Amino acid sequence: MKGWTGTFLKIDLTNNKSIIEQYQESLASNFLGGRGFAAKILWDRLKAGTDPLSPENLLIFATGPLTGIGLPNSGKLVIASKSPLTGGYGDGNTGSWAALNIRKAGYDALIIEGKAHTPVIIHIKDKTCEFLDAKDLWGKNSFETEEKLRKKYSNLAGIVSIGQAGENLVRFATVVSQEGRAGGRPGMGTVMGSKNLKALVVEGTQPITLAYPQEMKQLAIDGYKEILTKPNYSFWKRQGTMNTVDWCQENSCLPTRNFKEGVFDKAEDINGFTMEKIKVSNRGCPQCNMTCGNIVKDSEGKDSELDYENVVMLGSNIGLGNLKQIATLNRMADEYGFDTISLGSIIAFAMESSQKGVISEKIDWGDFEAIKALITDIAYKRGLGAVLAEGVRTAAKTFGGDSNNWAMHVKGLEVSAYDCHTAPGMALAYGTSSIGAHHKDAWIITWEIQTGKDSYNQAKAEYLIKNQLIRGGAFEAFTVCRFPYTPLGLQLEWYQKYLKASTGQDFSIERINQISDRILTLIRAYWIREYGNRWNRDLDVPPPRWFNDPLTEGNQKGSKLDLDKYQTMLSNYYSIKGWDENGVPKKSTLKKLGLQNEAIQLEKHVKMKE
Ligand code: PTT
Ligand code: SF4
Repeated sequence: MKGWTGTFLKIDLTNNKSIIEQYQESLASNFLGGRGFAAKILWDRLKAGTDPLSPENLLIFATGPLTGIGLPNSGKLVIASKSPLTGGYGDGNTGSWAALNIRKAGYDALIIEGKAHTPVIIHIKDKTCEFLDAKDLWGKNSFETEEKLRKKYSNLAGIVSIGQAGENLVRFATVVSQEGRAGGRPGMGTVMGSKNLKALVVEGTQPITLAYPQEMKQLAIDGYKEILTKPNYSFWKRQGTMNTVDWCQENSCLPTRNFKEGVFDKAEDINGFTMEKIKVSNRGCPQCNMTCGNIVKDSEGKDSELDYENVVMLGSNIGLGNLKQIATLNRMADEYGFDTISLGSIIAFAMESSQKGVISEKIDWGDFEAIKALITDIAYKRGLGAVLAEGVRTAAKTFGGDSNNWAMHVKGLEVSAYDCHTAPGMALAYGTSSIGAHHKDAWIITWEIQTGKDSYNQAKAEYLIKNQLIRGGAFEAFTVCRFPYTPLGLQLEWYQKYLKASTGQDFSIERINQISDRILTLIRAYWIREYGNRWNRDLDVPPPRWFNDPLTEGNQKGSKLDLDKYQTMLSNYYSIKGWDENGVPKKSTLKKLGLQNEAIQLEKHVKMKE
């Protein structure tokens, strides 16, 4: 096989063993890599109904045929597992030297199972895999952990670790790398903690066999140059994703005070231009020439890496309009190893619950000191923090009353940073995303606002599906960063050329789309298998707030979504996908995608249409 190593490393933490596995070529051609490998491995190897925090759960670090081969933005890694936050498929796509090193050590994926008896570090160097005592690192935050390990191993070693949030099984803990890349929103760090795995260190020294290495070298040089020619390149380097704050404010979709409003009176204080005034440098993933991590000095004079989502969810969404203070909260999140989106959402949920008298604790919007204390309580699961550590869906059940009306999640994953009172298509993107309410699979809000935000028509569902195939399917399977493609505009043809040079195979757009559809449909089947008779179409409906509580501020005052129209759009979406009225793929759809065996298995868990 060219382009893939054809090899997985299976690691058993319970018995301190590792086994090198050769996988079948058909797996690569049908599922490509990254998210495709992860979904298929979880489907095939994880028993239905497995407790995500049990030793049996699998933690997968997966790469694709474009990862780590000198191409622009190819230092990315999919981290996947059955999610302890949602109970369904979970993953994240993070930048890390670990991505390159896994490939150079000779593997396309690491599959970790079992649970170490005491805290450990896994150290992989090419064909060796050792299990090292991590007792002295347990209890340390992710920055301290990486710093200690960095001193011991080479500067180019791939290191990922968890902070206290992962150790203490906070359900939205992430896996952290390079002081600020954090991946696996739906609790991938939690799964790592449940396995007593503090960190993973990977060192690879082998070349990756490519079909056309000379062509690849030239393509990489050309690709980097092409990125530099994109018209918005220099502004991107200045602000990265932070330029989104102003756009969202102008279009009333800036999450504000628990998604109650879409505009924030202090938006200017937290936007990209304010960030530029305190910015000290750029940081990013390996092999990237458009690094988007904005490093600023926080309120304590420490470095913190800001992106749009972090700033908004820990800023306007919790009523805080001081960027340096937001940067401090963001740094705390990276150190403890929380997902900033879920963290901002659960704090906002607690604030609104406090305001409405559903809980007795007093937590005011924007109260910086109270928020800092609450974040620490969540990390150590103390008092109210213990309830919030379970995520917003479970916290709403615990708080009771009508708190579910302001619990902002889909399928248990907290909504990422786009308010959808005025954006039904983006709401559908959240409703149908393959990990719960995250924008990674589709981001159609700018298109939607330009082309007609009020419509719920079939064209919107069609556009969304196309977007999901590229973002949620193709880029997650190539396993490279999608930012050169969108928003910078590096055409898809580049990736087709990269794939040819890597694997020697032709990848037409139709072939890429079919692989993506296969992956996303298998993930859908996975959710249904795990939810069993709890599965129903309401799980694809976004939070009640967007349908019930109209905006009361800004130029879209009075806007809210229409539930009947949303349901019609959802039915259209299902019908284009070949799914039934409950969102269950039909047998014929699975068969068409080569998933006939999966159809037979799925039928044991749910009624299926022909
Ligand atoms: C991603 C999610 C995002 S999406 C952001 S900001 W974004 C938040 N970042 C967090 C953070 O930082 N620290 C923290 N403790 N929690 C955080 N949670 C949030 O996590 C990320 C970039 C970004 S920045 C985006 S959009 C793009 N996402 C990609 C993707 O999903 N696929 C892909 N092929 N390429 C992508 N490129 C971009 O990568 P998750 P990262 Mg993160 C401080 O991982 O789980 O997918 O959640 O991975 O290395 O930080 O890169 O405006
Ligand atoms: Fe990483 Fe940003 Fe570069 Fe993408 S653009 S590879 S997220 S630094």
